[in-house]
Amino acid sequence: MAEPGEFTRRAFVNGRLDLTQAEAVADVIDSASDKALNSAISQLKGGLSRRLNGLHDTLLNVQAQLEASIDFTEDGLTFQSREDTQKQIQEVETDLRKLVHSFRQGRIYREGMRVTLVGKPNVGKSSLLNALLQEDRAIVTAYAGTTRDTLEERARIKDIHIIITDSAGLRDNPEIIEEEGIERTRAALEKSDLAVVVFDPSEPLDDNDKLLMDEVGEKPRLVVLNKSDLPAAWPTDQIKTFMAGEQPITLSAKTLEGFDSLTNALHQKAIGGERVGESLVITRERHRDHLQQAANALHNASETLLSDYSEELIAVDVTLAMEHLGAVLGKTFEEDLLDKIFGQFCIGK
Ligand SMILES: Nc1nc2c(ncn2[C@@H]2O[C@H](COP(=O)(O)OP(=O)(O)OP(=O)(O)O)[C@@H](O)[C@H]2O)c(=O)[nH]1
Ligand SMILES: [Mg+2]
Repeated sequence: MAEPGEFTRRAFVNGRLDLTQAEAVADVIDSASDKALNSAISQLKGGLSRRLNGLHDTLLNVQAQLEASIDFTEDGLTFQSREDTQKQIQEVETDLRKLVHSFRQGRIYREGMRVTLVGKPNVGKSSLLNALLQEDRAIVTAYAGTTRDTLEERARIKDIHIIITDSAGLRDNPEIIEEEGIERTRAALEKSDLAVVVFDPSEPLDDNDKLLMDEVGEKPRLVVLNKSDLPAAWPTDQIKTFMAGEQPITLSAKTLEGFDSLTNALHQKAIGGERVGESLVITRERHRDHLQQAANALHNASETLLSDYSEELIAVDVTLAMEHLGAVLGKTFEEDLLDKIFGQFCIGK
């Protein structure tokens, strides 16, 4: 009987695929959306490998230069200047940081975007969840404090999956059960990629709306003004003093007027604008961690170059960076890691 991922593992061990390509086989099988599938296929075809191998080669060159100047320093030979070496190292570091940065996008393609609906009690968060799911999933009542626990559901907007959490309304002086709910809201917010911050313009703004802004902090957000079917109790552009630079989306969870603007905005946030959508993204935490460490090592190498330390010291960091790139590509690996990666495959494959 074949083990999980056995055939892909053999292909890797025999050098037919590198590790990023082997991982992409699993990603193609698991892909839950077109975006995820496309990025997995591009990785399988060697998109990420080529990019990383290119960077690895540049570092190998740098390393050769450094070694040469260590060995032949007495012979009056001239090598690449420290400035040029530093420039090369910095370019690789910049490229790596871009890849590290793309992980947010890659994870959204692979796993979906985590969205938390937040707002003070009764603004219509649960109604919005139901509208997004197109079913009456969450309990909706006119009583403020209806939702006590967080509720997580999956929905799909075009080619993107979103994982939506409805949460307990945030307010000062809640009842005890509600307080526990608010803690969970905070935890959900912390984990999410995006906060959908909901206001109800048909009721006066109060301290709880302000409190909300502190809770959301620096999190990426969409601002929603719900209940547009009711007369507004305050001028809605006042919201801009709360949230600098945000263009609020006005809609009604009841009549669904303006609702398309919300789904479009969610989709835009998920694909991160077309520009990011087109380029190479990394989708695994394993890759992110190694690339981050490689970039950090190169950062140290640049710093060392700026001061007058010897080439040997710089070479140590450049080697470390190459090792991390090699680990992503599977140039060096441990059996445990392979067990972990291939264990996630289905039987055979
Ligand atoms: N007129 C109108 N009423 C709405 C709209 N959205 C929600 N409501 C009503 O507002 C009340 C509260 O809605 P919920 O969705 O339960 O609000 P919530 O934010 O989840 O409230 P909590 O769970 O208590 O925090 C209910 O009576 C809804 O029917 C809307 O767009 N228009
Ligand atoms: Mg609710």
